[in-house]
Amino acid sequence: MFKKILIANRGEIAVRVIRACREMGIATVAVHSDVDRDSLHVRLADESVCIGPGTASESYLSIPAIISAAEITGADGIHPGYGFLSENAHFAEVCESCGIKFIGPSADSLRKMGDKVEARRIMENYGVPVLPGTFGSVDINDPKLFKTAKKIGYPLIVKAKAGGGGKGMRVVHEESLLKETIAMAQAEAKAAFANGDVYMERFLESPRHVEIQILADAHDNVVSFPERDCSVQRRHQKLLEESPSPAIDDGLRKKIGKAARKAARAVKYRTVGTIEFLYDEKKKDFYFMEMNTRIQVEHPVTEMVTGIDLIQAQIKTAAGEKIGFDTDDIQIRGHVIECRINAEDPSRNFMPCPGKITNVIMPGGPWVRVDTHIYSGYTVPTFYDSLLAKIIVMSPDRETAIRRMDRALSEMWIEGIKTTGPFHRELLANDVFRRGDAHTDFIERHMATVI
Ligand code: MV4
Repeated sequence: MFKKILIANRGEIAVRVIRACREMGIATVAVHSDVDRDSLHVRLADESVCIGPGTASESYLSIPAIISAAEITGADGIHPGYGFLSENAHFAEVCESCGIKFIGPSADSLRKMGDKVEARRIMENYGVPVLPGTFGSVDINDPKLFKTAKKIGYPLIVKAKAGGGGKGMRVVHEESLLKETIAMAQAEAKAAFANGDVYMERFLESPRHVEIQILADAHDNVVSFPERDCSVQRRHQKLLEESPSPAIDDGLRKKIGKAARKAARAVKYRTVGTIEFLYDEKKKDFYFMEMNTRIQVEHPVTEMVTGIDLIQAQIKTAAGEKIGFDTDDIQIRGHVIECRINAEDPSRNFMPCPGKITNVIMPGGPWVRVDTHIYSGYTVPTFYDSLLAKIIVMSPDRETAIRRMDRALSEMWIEGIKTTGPFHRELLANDVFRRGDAHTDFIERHMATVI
């Protein structure tokens, strides 16, 4: 087992990882930028190292700064959290070459899943369902281009090979717009990822986003967890996640779990990861979308619904331990909902609202979990994402979970900056959401009036 872990991250996830380490008897090193000197993760860790200025590229994304901090403090493992360097294959290799364990999958897994066309190809070869589409990059001058597109069928979607999370995506509704849309997607992809390669896929009009948490060890064991439904998003930013999905029954849960385990095995996956699927509710079909090769923001939803500590499991499997339980041992203990509270103003197009928090009261009481790094007097810096807190509730069923979440949000008081808290309460009151009918276009279609 690790003796000392450096957490190459900040905010609530750094706090979450430090908590897991403390419970396991592992010493922790926080790294922080200039502007994060007074952050909670710095206070909670056993040691801390300043690694640079506020700009992420000079601190949380600086491989030399982070590796130096690990060497100076004698850390034997690095936990990358999410975002920043968490899916950077080169970083994983540098860690290993310095004799420091990267707490995550292999560089090879990171590379394969980071290339979305390669991921599609691997899944197709392993029998994981994918949407009709190309298994290589699109050549705009290919004489067979229109024939290929016609075979896929319209509407189709053009996606960046290096993309993910919605950047560089364009929908094509008719043949006459195919070439110009591909050109636009290529230009966008080149600007965003320094790689203009794109691929095509059949476009699903109003799917659900359903994802499966995976845990794998170094002894060929792979387990899958009950699904999270993350359909409630705005511009690819998740606002609320829940488990189980209101749209999935036991039969489908078994099938989708099996497909997810297959996907993990296809790249010899290790530690924790998530397979994202698009779910077509009318056809009752699901399709591989992409794999997230990191711990995700919404992991507490799965922890609460199953009672399994995923961060501890991630650390244990990275250290070479066996998982010690099987997919069939995992139970759904109730219904869990998570709301992501951001420092944003919904009435101003969700504009980020950094600044000083003059007073905070967080919810509590039975079956309420709060993962946050904020406190009274904390200043939200301008440099990073706007996630302030995750409020997670569990209840025996979905309806009482919605009531419990509204109760929790009614207790929450954040003074000094605007947050998405009031918007989340409107969302919980929406009939479409309450019926369990929210698809990926829910916010645009049904919440436009309250924004
Ligand atoms: C799709 C799709 C429909 N059909 N692919 C958005 C994020 C990126 N990972 C892929 N995304 C989508 N891919 C096909 N073939 C619809 C989306 C999509 C979406 C997916 C999940 C959650 C919210 C979404 C919002 C808009 C579009």
